[in-house]
Amino acid sequence: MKLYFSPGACSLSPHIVLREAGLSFDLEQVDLTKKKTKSGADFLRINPKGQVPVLALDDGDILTEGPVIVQYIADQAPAAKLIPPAGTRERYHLQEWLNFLTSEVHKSFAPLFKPNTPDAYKEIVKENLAGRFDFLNESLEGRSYLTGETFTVADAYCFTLLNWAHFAKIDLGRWPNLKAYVERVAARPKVREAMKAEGLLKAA
Ligand SMILES: N[C@@H](CCC(=O)N[C@@H](CS)C(=O)NCC(=O)O)C(=O)O
Repeated sequence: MKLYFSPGACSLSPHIVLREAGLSFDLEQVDLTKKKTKSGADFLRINPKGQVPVLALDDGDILTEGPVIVQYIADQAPAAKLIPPAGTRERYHLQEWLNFLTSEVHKSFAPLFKPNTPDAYKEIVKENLAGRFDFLNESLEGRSYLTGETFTVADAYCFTLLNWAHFAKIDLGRWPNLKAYVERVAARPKVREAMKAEGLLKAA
């Protein structure tokens, strides 16, 4: 398998899941502005949507869309228990989280990183995100991870998105459970490995 990624982007989520699952994989960085991969390939021929993450499978198939990719990876390593088995009620609840994160949090961040977004609109976006963070903060009351005491693919995704708060100048200190959650996930050895591999943490 090969994961196409851009440092710190939403592709960090499947990158974390690959490491937590203990699977072997290759990484290839993508320049999202030039749509070129590190080895010089035209990224638009790999994913015509021009977006990371992309998981290239060994049989030549290509999977896109982060919430789908993390489910595929976790299903390849059931012993790692990163996702409840398909068909169970718990799996649907996990998918509820993935869908919430992708539609209500991930895409809400996007205008904050675009240079042409008017400042007044950025403030509205931040207010909307604050409402989502209130919900996440309440959901994490008395639990270590989104679904309880077990780290799942939803946490890999949620952590990746919350990591952007810093770059969007949003202080997570306003949401104590969220702040503690980010620190908890960041301390996981496989998460640290992924972040180091993407150049987001200095090597120890
Ligand atoms: N719907 C896609 C969105 C992926 C996405 O937004 N990727 C961003 C990085 S976080 C990207 O590649 N942006 C470059 C672009 O859209 O040109 C998913 O959930 O995987």
